[in-house]
Amino acid sequence: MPDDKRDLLTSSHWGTYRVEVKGGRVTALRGFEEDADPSPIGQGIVDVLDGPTRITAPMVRESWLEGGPGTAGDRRSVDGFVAVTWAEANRLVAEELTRVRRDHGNSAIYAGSYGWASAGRFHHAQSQLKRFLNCIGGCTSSKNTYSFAAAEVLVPHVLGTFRGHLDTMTSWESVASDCELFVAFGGVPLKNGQISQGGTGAHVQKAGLLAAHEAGVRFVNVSPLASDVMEAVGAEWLALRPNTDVALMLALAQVVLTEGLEDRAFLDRYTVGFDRFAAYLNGQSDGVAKTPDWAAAICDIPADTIRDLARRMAAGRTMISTAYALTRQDHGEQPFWAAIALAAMLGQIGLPGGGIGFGYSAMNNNGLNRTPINFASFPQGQNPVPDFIPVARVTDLLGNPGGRFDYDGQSYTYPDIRLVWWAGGNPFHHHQDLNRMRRAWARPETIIANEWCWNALARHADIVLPCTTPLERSDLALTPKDPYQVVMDRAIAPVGEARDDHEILRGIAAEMGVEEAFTEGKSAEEWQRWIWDVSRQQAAEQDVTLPDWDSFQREGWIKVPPPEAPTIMLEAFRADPESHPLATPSGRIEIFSETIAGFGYDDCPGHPVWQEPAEWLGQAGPGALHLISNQPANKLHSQLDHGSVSEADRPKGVEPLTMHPEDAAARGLVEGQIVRLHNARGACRAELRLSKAIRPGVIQMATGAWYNPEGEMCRRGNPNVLTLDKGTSRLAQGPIAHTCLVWVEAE
Ligand SMILES: Nc1nc2c(c(=O)[nH]1)N[C@H]1C(S)=C(S)[C@@H](COP(=O)(O)OP(=O)(O)OC[C@H]3O[C@@H](n4cnc5c(=O)[nH]c(N)nc54)[C@H](O)[C@@H]3O)O[C@H]1N2
Ligand SMILES: Nc1nc2c(c(=O)[nH]1)N[C@H]1C(S)=C(S)[C@@H](COP(=O)(O)OP(=O)(O)OC[C@H]3O[C@@H](n4cnc5c(=O)[nH]c(N)nc54)[C@H](O)[C@@H]3O)O[C@H]1N2
Ligand SMILES: [Mo]
Repeated sequence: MPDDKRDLLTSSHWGTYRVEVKGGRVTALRGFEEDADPSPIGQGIVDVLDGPTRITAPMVRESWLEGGPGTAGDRRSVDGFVAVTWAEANRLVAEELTRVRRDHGNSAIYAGSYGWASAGRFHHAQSQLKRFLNCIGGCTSSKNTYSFAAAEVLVPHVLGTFRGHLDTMTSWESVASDCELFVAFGGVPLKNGQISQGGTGAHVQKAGLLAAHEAGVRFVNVSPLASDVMEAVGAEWLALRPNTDVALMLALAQVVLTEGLEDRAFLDRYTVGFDRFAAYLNGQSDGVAKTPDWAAAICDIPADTIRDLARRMAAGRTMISTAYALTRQDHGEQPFWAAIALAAMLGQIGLPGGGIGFGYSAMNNNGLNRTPINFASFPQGQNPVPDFIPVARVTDLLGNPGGRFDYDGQSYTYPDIRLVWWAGGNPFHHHQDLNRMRRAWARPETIIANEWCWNALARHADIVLPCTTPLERSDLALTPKDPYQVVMDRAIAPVGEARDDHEILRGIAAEMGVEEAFTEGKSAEEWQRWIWDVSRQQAAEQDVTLPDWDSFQREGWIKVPPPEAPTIMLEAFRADPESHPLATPSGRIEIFSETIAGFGYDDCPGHPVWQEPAEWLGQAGPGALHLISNQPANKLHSQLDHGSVSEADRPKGVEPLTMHPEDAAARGLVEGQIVRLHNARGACRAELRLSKAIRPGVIQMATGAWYNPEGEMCRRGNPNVLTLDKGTSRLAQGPIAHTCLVWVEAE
């Protein structure tokens, strides 16, 4: 327990807070004193922690309880639940796991459990679930993320690693001191910089952006939304058609090439395959020169503006930033590849303040100068089941057993899933085309969810195991992505009968005779001490001294000092490419990849190309609008959607939608009206807000509203009833939420 003299602390993906407790209830979360720009998101938990949406006992769906596995099916959104004891719940889960493993094998269990869960190194829901399942023979798993799957698969072919470079992005200090022109595809959205996975100490994105502005860096916001760069920096706004960044990037590259502005010495020494790309740019390979006029017809930015921007980018120190959002669109591999190729032509990769960055302010840690420590984590063990899916292929997996899919050069088969178990993620938030998913969701015989609140995941499960939130358990916020390491105090007792995920799984492990394998005889606190002690040893190897466990608990937090010099992505490679080759086949930047070309994918050939997205404004029926369902400013995904901070922005109980006044007038719609968005996949409601800061023809509605279906329609405004469930390409099979056309009318 914390020292009496110290105020309680907690940490979350959206920040660190001091916790006020009165009469056994949490009454407020106050921003951490080290954080000059605390996020309001945290406060949203206070009212719902023990409110009516809290799950307070283990619950089993009536039809499943009566009829057994396989009987709930399409009653999953209709039937009621029955409360059971933990002993009963443990027995039901253990028996069902035993049945499925015996009759169908472990690959019939899908527990990819994709999702963000909560901060905290030990009580990380997915790690807990994976370790438990690995103790009983494993499960079908998932690869990559919803965030940037296309980049995770593509960029390693081009730059050797994606995450490695993401973790060493050129820091804001370097941008402020050396950058002249900052071209931000998808902007520098401060709303997103509130978040960092695993825990945020102090928010730095706003200060970083403002310092760069004050140092004279000019910003260009390439985005359908003006708000993607804060007004104070006075960014130029290039309001392109959504999903056409590649055409714009190709034209910028074509101007650089035709005007002889490319850095030949850089291309020769650090890259391979530029000639193949050049032949595509000037039209030798396909008969179409990628000129500014060609691009202007696609992206709807004037050719002169493109030409002028290309010259300015080549004239001084330029940073190109690509929002993660650019990967979450059809052919989402291409924008990152095209941006890397363009940056290579400018020859500034590895120099201070220049080159490329993958999404400044997509997270608080992007561009945050820090010393990444190799902290220990809770060991997950080995999963003996080889079956996996690229994470966003979940509906195909559930609905299409035995079906084939391509992924990163190989072909695989979907196993036959009988049991789904989710802990720490919400597929009814993250997946696209939810009506399609719901139909496939009816197929597995049993669905188990560990959840703390009655969101759509819990409501669509058969066995609901109520878990604690971080405020009800002790943990450590420990992540290489943030310099602050924070003790997460147990502020209140678990609400109702809620248990920690670890404790839930320990109970089931005991029922199945694998408790010792799961816990190794350690208590939760002993595991946390173990994580801290191993982390201390590993930090010492990096010459960083961490305090002992008791001092850490007493103080509540520590800060690992940042490196003295600003971080510069690919600095070592630039300084000496022979001693620091990239982990690509050539050791260099692969502007053309023989490996990818060898896969023979029509939708992802050997160099960056423009390909029309499945849906876009260049090929749209009358009245169609492009829907951007971007990340919500007032919460993280679906988390705390039911809390006070999120609800305050939704006075009519329906998610707001931003539309240009011209588009509203053309449809006879007015500010504040409840409208209906629809396409062939589904429909949802929204409250209309008008703004000239959005490109006409584009509408914006944040993702995150809890799915509340009425037939094929979501009453609360979850945009994923409208989005398209298709892979980015056969290479990465990433999700494409940002490729979506819809129609809007009065309700
Ligand atoms: N249309 C559209 N869709 C999108 C996106 C988009 O931009 N547009 N973005 C995509 C992206 S980038 C992502 S990363 C995904 C995010 O998708 P998810 O990560 O699945 O979304 P979250 O709402 O964060 O889900 C986390 C869940 O974990 C639960 N949880 C929290 N703490 C605990 C715990 O301690 N134990 C357990 N058992 N559960 C816990 C929460 O209640 C919540 O239900 O969404 C994707 N979907
Ligand atoms: N507050 C908050 N912050 C978050 C999250 C959250 O849920 N809430 N989620 C976190 C997670 S998991 C992730 S992965 C990151 C995601 O970070 P991003 O993927 O970058 O986030 P988005 O908000 O979807 O997109 C950023 C901006 O890109 C623009 N955009 C969309 N499509 C296009 C396009 O085709 N071209 C161009 N040029 N611009 C386009 C949109 O206007 C949008 O505002 O955010 C993280 N930060
Ligand atoms: Mo994400």
